[in-house]
Amino acid sequence: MPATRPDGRAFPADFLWGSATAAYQIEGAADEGGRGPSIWDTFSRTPGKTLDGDTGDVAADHYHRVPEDVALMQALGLGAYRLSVSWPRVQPTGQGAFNDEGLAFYSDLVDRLIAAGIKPVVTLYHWDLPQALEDAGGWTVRATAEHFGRYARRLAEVLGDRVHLWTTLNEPWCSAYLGYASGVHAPGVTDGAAALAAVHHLNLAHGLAVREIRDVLGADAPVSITLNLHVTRAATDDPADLDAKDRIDTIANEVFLQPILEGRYPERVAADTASVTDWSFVQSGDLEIIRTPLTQLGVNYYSTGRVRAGTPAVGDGGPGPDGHRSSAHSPWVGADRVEWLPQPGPHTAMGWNIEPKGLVDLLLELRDRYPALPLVVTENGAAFEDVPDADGRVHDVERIAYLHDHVDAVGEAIEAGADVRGYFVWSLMDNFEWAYGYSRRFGIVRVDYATGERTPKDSAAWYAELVRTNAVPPVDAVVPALTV
Ligand code: IFM
Repeated sequence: MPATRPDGRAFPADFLWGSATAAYQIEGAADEGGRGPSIWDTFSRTPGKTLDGDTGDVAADHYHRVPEDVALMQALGLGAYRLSVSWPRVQPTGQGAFNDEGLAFYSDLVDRLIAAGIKPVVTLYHWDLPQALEDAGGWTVRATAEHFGRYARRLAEVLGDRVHLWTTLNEPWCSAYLGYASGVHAPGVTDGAAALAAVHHLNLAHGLAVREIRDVLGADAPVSITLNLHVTRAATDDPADLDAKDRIDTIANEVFLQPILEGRYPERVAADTASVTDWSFVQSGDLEIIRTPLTQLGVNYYSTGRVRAGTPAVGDGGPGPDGHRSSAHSPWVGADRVEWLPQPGPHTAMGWNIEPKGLVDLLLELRDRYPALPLVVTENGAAFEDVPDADGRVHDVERIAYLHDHVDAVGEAIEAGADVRGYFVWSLMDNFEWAYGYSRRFGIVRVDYATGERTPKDSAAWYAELVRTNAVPPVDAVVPALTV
């Protein structure tokens, strides 16, 4: 375990403590309430695509347990809750008619949160594209971005100013590269050119959505995007290794950061990917739309990576060298000569190394590059092999240590001048971890998938203490188990 500080670093008075989830990972009710099929329904129901063939059909059954789950959040003392809207639940085919029952579900959830004193932070796209749109080309075609703009507009009309912060997309890196290059996520395509077209159309969808939300709710409407920026280190100072790191930074981070915040694509990306695509899908005026100013930038952080110039190893059957499920196809389009090195431990159950300093480095780099843009850590957390005791309680000391050290890292970055406004633990409860199905548990609340029963883990009590005191409790803080 990494060393922990004995003292509790304090946070700014208005700092927002929250937890995060995503629709497909917790809702279940896949065929209820007028919901249409999404790419994750199709993918997870295809044999071999997820561990043990798990699907999100039932998940944590949140759709039927909203009052209980909001009560849980209230018991935690959360200031905010980051949820995502299932596009096919509110617009079954992704274009045309909206589904009133789906819209009412989210409207009711938002009302309940507000009544419980919890600020709703709403993500419009956390990977569950309506299948009908995928059948028409998915993120590889421009029309999907245009449909997304119209969907965002309708949500802004329905949820309006009850939303504390809008987030257009969650981790477009995953949607583009895991969905269309390595194929370990839905829709399971393995085509580098398709992935780069998806990058651009996701960026465009983001920009169109920002404009639509502001058109409905006014110029001050709070809008963000959440990026999973990769913190990658070069193995040595050798120019070839430094170039390998630059190549990864470009394809992983800069193809989102630069268009969204600076209105251009990174200079080297065209040359790096010349054998794959000519980028002719970028049309005149697109970058203007994409760089529409944001209120905050959401940052998801879990671990770091290390690269050198070399030949990548993929297809070994275990977690991929970059921490994602292994595939014969690399997600790193244009980085054929980059080798990922194993990171020293400790590791989480995902095989991801634990390095809180990476979060400090990331937040400080963003502070330096975009000093006027407030940041929010929209996801951070860890999967471990939780073993309930005889009473069904989980004494998850490793998760507490992970959260302690990462929250402390956020405090360190704030003290060094990063304008970080909030932190959302991933996740409120155990859920469907995509290609890993239910085999990986990230929740601070345990879910018994056979009964749906929720049991707060020790980390939930620790997190509630953090929220209550607004300062980092010691890892061994004696706090009463959280009951609801
Ligand atoms: O579960 C995911 C989430 O959906 C997106 N960010 C990373 C989490 C852990 O893998």
